[in-house]
Amino acid sequence: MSVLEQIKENVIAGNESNVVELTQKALDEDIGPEEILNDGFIPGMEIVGSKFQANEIYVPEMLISAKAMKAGVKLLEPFLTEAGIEPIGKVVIGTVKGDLHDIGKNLVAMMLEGGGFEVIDVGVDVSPEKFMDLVKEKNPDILGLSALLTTTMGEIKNVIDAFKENSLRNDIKIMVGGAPLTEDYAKEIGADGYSPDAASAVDLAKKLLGE
Ligand code: B1M
Repeated sequence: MSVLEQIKENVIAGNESNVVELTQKALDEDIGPEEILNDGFIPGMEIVGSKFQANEIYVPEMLISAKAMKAGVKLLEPFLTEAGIEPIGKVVIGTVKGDLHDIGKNLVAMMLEGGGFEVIDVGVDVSPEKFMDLVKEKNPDILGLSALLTTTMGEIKNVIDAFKENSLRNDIKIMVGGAPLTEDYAKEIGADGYSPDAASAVDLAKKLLGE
């Protein structure tokens, strides 16, 4: 079994120490961090998701897998983020109110940093009011909104509406993402852009800044 397959299996099993050890091994073997993400961690979490859906595992197991993945991803961070480069733009990013999923958002944040952006990650369960306060305070070029639940994707619209109602919408580009979202939905609610994954989020952010 390749080291990437082993990472995937250990993410599924939720074996944090093995995931960390194998991630280090993959890096030592000169496997690129994006390959480790795309062929190790993400397919592992996808299987965890299908098992959860099929009632083969429950929330605690899902959480353990997520924790194992996070610990491994931490090792990739320095490789995905290039230090000492003048940022090409500033992004405030967070997961919307009522939603605690942050793995995908964290990956997007990391990839944006790797792509040359200054990223202010404001965490999960963030209300429209808090997003507005943060934007006023930090003055970013882009606001990134993530939602993973069909029950919270409507919160993205609430944030955009709150920006409109408070005359803040024209000052900022808003990009959105997360598993239940689509390009069409993003257009419908008035976002400036949607991206299906972390890699294309970087291209989108650059496009929004006219790069
Ligand atoms: Co939850 N969960 N979860 N969960 N969870 C899902 C999302 C679910 C699809 C599982 C399932 O049923 N198969 C389901 C949602 C169903 C639905 O709404 N249609 C679900 C559910 C139901 C729930 C709970 C309600 C379960 C319960 O309590 N009964 C509960 C809700 C809690 C809450 O948020 N209020 C819950 C809880 C949890 C945990 C806490 C246990 C844990 C989260 C841990 C954490 O994030 N710290 C968890 C997990 C891990 C998952 C799954 C298994 C994995 C999500 C993930 O991290 N994927 C997930 C099933 C699945 O997706 N297979 C599931 C990997 C990640 C890399 O992908 O997040 O899609 P993703 O991010 C991608 C893209 O979407 C995109 O780029 C990322 C990287 O490529 N992207 C952006 C994301 N944000 C973006 C922003 C952008 C651009 C792109 O611009 C700003």
